[in-house]
Amino acid sequence: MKTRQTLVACTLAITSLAVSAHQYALGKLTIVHPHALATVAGQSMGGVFMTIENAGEGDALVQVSSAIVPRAALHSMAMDQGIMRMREIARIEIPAKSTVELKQQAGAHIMLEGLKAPLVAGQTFPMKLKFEKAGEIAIDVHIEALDAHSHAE
Ligand SMILES: [Cu+2]
Repeated sequence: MKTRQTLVACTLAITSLAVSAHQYALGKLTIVHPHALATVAGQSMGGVFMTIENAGEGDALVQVSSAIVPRAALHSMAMDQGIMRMREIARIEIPAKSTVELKQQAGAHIMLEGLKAPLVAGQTFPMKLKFEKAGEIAIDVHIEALDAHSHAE
């Protein structure tokens, strides 16, 4: 019985560690909690979001790719005559000593184009990010349920 309790405690500790450790360091950049929203069958586009903390000089996210789609792009979102529109952009600026949020509904995000299968909540997929100065990094993106962030909005 005692052994069993110890095992449960260890499992919990490992789980919480994995969640809090879902971030990546690349030079002075820290990529925090990269995640995508689950998609439904037939949906070919999916958004990827994250927070990028920059403790150093200015940089820029210039290229993104993932093995699960033929193409991934950088998008901005802005109001145009009362309608929120997405537009492809060449780069996302990461100013010196700043925190840039790629988030839903405003600002910039990464768009997966040509999804062959739905993104399923609870799963992960690999992505590569390329920064102009810091270089490339491979990350795992966590897929979250559609309503996971609705309370924060
Ligand atoms: Cu988009």
